[in-house]
Amino acid sequence: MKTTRRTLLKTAGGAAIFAATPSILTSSLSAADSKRIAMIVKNLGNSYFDACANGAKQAADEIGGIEIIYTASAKPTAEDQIAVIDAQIAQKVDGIIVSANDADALVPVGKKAMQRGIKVMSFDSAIAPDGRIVHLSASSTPLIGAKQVQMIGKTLNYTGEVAILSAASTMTNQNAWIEAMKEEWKKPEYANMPLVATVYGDDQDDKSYREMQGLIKSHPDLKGVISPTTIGIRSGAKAIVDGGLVGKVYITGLGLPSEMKDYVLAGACDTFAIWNPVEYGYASTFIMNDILNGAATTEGSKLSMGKKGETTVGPDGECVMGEPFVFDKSNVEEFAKIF
Ligand code: RAM
Repeated sequence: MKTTRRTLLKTAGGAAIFAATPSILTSSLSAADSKRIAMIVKNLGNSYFDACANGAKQAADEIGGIEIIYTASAKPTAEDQIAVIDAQIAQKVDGIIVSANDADALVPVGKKAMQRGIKVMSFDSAIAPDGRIVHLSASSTPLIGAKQVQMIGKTLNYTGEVAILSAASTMTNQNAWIEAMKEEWKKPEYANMPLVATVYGDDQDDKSYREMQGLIKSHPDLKGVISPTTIGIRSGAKAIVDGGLVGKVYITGLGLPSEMKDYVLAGACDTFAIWNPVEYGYASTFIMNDILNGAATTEGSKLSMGKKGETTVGPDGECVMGEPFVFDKSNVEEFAKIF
């Protein structure tokens, strides 16, 4: 799953706009007849989601007649996110694309939006099927989970205690990836690499940092940490560097090259993975556009992801975008310039 810079640039297409990360983005068309799509993410201040929003803006420009409203609450909680969704329902937007802080808690507000004629889909972190039309996963859940266990296995030569530093305990995507990790962990090659703890940093830097310090303190033989969140992995890597633990404890997981570069070069992280978040927001917006135009969303239907091709709707409205990329010290600096 390694990629070359050329491949990623070809498919990324969002390098030029990536630099801009405003919290609210609208296309140049703001006429009353343009369609308004609210992209509501877990919380504000996360560069991963800023990159997704830039991709959404790129898709809106390409399609034309679409306005993107990029918004979220300050904290990644279901309660705060429901209030943000309610506000967009009141604004009578045409479509809502959500990364859910809680799969089930968001079902009633998703249903409410749909009863009012608003099309609802999730991306990144799913709303349960009753509360949305489709969900776009970045990649196959088993693949994302297995990859992270494989990466730390290789780094540790399959020996030593490993813990998981996740986001919030309610978040659909991290919980699904952790389940997939546990499946991979059953394989014999991990017999000497036990999972000793799972902790939650709530996608907040300070809490993630403290949880990482807590893991190190309560597990003196800890050798590795998997953090399936861009906030967790960067905070955990910082705790390794700050604690003088480079070479003793390694972190892997899902990170942004721009945020992980220094930690990879410092030796706190050997490899990590992620998909292109710019492309993810781009593909999600194309799918929403198809839905707004009346495309079928039953199992087996095809939905456009723009230049990224098509995705096929699976059971429960699940769609998949592509494959994650792996980064290490050989390519992290190149990609840090992009996302
Ligand atoms: C964080 C968020 C997001 C997740 C990435 C990998 O930015 O938790 O939902 O997909 O990490």
